[in-house]
Amino acid sequence: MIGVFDSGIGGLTLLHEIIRQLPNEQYCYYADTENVPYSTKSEEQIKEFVERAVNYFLQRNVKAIVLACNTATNVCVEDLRSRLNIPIIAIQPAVKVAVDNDTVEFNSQRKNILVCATPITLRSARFQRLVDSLNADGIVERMALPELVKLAEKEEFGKEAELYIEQTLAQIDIKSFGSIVLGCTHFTYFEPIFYQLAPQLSIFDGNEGTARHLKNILGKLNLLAQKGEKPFSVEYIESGKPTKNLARFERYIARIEQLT
Ligand code: DGN
Repeated sequence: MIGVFDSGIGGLTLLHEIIRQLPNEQYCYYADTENVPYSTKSEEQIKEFVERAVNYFLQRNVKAIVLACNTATNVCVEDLRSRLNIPIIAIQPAVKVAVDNDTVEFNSQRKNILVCATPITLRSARFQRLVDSLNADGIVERMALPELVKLAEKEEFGKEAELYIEQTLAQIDIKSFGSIVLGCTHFTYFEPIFYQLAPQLSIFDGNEGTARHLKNILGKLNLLAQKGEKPFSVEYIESGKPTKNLARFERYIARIEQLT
């Protein structure tokens, strides 16, 4: 079994891509519904919440844990990797994909990259290290959109979200940008709105790359389920207990399927 963690329903966007790439695995998806959104919590609190989820996964004997939450990655991943002896795969904003895209699409002429994420992700040392490693400090513009997490949790994907994103994009000179990186798994649900408001930009999230990375790591460790063994299954857990609201998860999955 593979454990997939997010503060809420954002990580379902990554889970969906993982299932596409690894259709024979058993999954346990842990949403920390009691504590979402994490943007209003301290780093100490987030560490505690993630620790609870990790302990739950360890009791379930998972073979790998996926942090499908950029915020949790930035706060916890190094500590978890230093203590646990199973693979910890963590999503992070797809800035490298956007930088590589500049090379192809704009003939190496560097266009600005708008990174939308939670405030914790954008001010984290880990994110700064990522930007520095790509020599991209001069072209990365950070934009925190914490309201999108709350709107996604409320299944509000309409006018309110559109207005919020529109007002935020109005603060920048969009013509100087080549791409938008959605650096929070909750934001993928709003991809159609970003496209509608900025149709000339490429939009990236970290889901495809993270799923590929998980597949590579499990392959190297000989931990991949064999083809034809069993079709995939997903158990949905909310803050340590089986969900009582499976229909809600199914509605999100249906929405993700419309995106792709
Ligand atoms: N899905 C989380 C992320 O990718 O950062 C959102 C965290 C939150 O609860 N604010």
